[in-house]
Amino acid sequence: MNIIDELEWREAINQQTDAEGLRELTNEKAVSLYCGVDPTGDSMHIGHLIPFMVLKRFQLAGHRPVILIGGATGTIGDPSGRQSERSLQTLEQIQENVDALTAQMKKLFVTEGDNQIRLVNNYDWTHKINVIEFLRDFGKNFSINTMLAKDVVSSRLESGISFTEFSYQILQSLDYLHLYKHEDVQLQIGGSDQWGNITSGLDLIRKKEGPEAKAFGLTIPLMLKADGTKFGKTAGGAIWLDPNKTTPFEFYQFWANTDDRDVVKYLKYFTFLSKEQIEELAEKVQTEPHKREAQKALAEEMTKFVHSEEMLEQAKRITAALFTGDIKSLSADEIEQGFKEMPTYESTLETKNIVDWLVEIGIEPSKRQAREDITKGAISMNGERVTDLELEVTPSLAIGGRFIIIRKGKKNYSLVKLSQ
Ligand code: 545
Repeated sequence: MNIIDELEWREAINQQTDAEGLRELTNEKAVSLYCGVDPTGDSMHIGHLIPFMVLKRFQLAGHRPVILIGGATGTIGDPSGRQSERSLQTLEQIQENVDALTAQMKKLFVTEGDNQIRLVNNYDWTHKINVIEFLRDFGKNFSINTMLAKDVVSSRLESGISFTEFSYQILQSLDYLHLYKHEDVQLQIGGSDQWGNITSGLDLIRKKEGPEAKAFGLTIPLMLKADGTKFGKTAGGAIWLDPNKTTPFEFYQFWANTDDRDVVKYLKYFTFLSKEQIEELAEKVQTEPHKREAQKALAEEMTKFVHSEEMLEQAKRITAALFTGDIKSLSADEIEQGFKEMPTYESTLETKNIVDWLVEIGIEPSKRQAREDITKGAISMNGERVTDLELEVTPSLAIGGRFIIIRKGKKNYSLVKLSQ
């Protein structure tokens, strides 16, 4: 299947500058293409990941991806899709973000022995341009009238936009021209918010290189959810790729909780599963939705891709232990991940009677209530029911010397941390 046909089947195309031309070009040769990311933060979330997954699809189809890190553009920040002026970050902060994003991109897309993905930083060519060159060689090719008409700028005319942010599109255009000339890049892709910047680059290429220059643009739709809420956000915030911000277990859970109405769309959009595999899973959503096989496949594929096989196994182990109550099988590290969002209490390292202890740390409101709950079998500690009102809670009960998990009733888990 041609890559464009595949993207169409996956519903991963929003707009194209020349659909026929791009289909021809991709049939003809291995095309170099690029997508950029600005170091405005130190990690991508799953929304940012989308066009880079598309880059990977191009690679799998025999094309040649380039990932651009915006060391230069990141010092300004793209005004696309924003209602107000950004405050500038320090150059040190930006450099830290460049390093973090470069590492993230390498981890995700550059597998060992695979030197097909090129990573470039636009600081390398942008910082050499001086102001006279900028205005004489490039500025002359940009019409203020056209720039004003772009969504990004026109939507800001009332609230205001600085010359700095107004000029952002020029910098991104210079990148495309540079990569066209020096890296043989003929296609730029990005989320639908990047349409204005991408077409601006194409205009520059045609002006500098002649109207016959073969260069293309393609954007990818922003993901929408069936229930109308924003994709990729949960009550706890965005789903980050950095395991220190969103643990692999939380990441796994996010995908495993996908609505039946969205799951096939996500499988097509995010995973590298084949058409046949996805169609089979789609069938199962219809015939046996309670088994949630499509959700499990989605969560597995995504956790494996973004984290690792090992982290996936860990996420599944935590999920299973929470389901069966077999807390003892978990390591302290797994408990930390699995119980991150659950109510947390602190306890000192002293031996205490269970009833006194439950009240002291705040899990039970009174000794009477604690006794009643224990007597009716509603309290479990580390997955085992507590029946003895005289039980002594000692630090040795803590998993890894750090955590005790209390369950009250069927589902109310609490994490007790032993203070160091
Ligand atoms: C810079 C120079 C270029 C080409 C592209 C750029 C970056 C582009 C941009 N992209 C977005 C971005 O978000 C910040 C991430 C923080 C870690 O601003 N001007 O950098 C997003 N992008 C991915 C998708 C996007 C876009 O990285 O394109 O649409 C989100 O899905 O918003 O020469």
